[in-house]
Amino acid sequence: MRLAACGAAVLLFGAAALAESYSAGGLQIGNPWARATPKGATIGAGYLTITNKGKDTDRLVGGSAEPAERIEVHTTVVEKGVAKMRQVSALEIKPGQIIELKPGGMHVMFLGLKQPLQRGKKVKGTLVFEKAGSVDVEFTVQAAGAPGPADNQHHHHH
Ligand SMILES: [Cu+2]
Repeated sequence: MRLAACGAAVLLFGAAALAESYSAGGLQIGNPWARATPKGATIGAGYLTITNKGKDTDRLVGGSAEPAERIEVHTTVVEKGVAKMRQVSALEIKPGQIIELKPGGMHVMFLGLKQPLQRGKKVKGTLVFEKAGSVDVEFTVQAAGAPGPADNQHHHHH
C-alpha cells in the first residue's frame, strides 16, 4: 500500500499549498516562504509569487513583517561577477503577469530582525499594494538553504 500512502501525502501537501494562497483585488499571492536565519542575523529573505489576474497594473509599494523593523523588496543584479542587491521601491505587476520572488532573484528583505527566523515557524507579514491595498500573509520558514517553498515535499518517504 505504499502508493496509496504516498498519494495521501501528496494530497495533504496540495491542500496545504492551496491554503497558502492569498488574494486581494485582482492579485493572487502564492506560497510566501522565508529562509531560516542563523542566530544573531539581522537580515533575512522571503519569497512568494504574485499573479495579476485583474485588468489593471498594480504595484507592491511596501509592507511589514512581525519580527523585522521593516521590509524592502530587493532585486539581485550581477555586476562584474558579483551579485548585489538593489531596492525596488515599487514592483510593478501588469495584468496577466506572474512575478516570482525566488532565491537568486527578487526577494522580500526582512531588515532589523529582532529574532531569528526559525525553520517550521510562520512569519506574519503585510504587503501593501497601490490598488489592491494591504494583504496579510504568512511566510512559512524553510531551511536556511532551501531552494523553494516545497522543500519538505521530498522528505515524506518512510
Ligand atoms: Cu535583499
